[in-house]
Amino acid sequence: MASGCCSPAVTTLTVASARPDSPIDTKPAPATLTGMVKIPAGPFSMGTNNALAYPADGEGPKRTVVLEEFWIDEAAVTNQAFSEFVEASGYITEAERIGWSFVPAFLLSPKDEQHLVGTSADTPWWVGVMNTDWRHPLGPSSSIQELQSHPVVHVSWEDAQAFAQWNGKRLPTEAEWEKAARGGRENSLYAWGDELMNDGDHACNIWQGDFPTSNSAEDGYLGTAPVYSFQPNGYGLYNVCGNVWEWCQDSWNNSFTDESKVIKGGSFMCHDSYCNRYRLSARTSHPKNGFTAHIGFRCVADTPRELLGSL
Ligand SMILES: [Ca+2]
Ligand SMILES: [Ca+2]
Repeated sequence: MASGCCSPAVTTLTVASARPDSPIDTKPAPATLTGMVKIPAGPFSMGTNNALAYPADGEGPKRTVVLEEFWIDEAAVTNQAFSEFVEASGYITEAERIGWSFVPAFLLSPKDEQHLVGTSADTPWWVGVMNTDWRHPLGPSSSIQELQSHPVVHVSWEDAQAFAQWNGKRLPTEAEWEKAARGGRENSLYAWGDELMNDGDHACNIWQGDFPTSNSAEDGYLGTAPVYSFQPNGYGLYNVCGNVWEWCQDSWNNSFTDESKVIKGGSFMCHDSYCNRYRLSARTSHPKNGFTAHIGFRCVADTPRELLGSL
């Protein structure tokens, strides 16, 4: 993993699985373009030469990338959408099979402290908690009952792949994600411009206050926000910056054998003082079988002979 990120180091804790493997034989469902927007074919300027970039992450140099037309979800996949997938397919996520996941320590209910597995050595603001998964995102006593419109979390890259495949879609490449996230703003730091505040208003869900000791939640959210919060970008995408990191198709090292995948966009755990990765060009990696409380995803579809009937 890239150094200095706000994600937990998932390799520092291991708990043997006591559960059977999930059935992963997904079946195709009719795809739909509802909730998706079309990104036009053509070149765009990817990456940055800005001094705020992290050189070790490979954000630069700024370069021209040419893409075909594609469609992308306006917003990250919600708990409601993931519930429908699970109900129809019987899919069991990797976190459910392994039996624990990471929760931001400041969001853990005191009643769940008895279920602690341990703390991430490099990022102690994350704690491992038994029976934490997408249905119980903040520990076993939590639920998604009030979070139906929030992004699904504690999903691995493989889980995201399964959801996408089931829906006749796929994960975006990093280039597709960044082109869509820019919304036509090829030289901007953020989806709305170069200033973190947008005309004096918070424009995304990150961390305000002192990281990692106090989160003032001036943007309105301590944890995740509903996926349609804040203003959309120029292409109509919501929360590309902040809220949850989003899985991309690409391997971190451009290798088919690389077990780490690119994630983009930053999350509610990002703070300027520690992880200024809620910028459009920012990138980091996460093990493809890893999952946490602040990584979700959105899907793309190629233009779509098979989808035209739904337009
Ligand atoms: Ca926040
Ligand atoms: Ca995001």
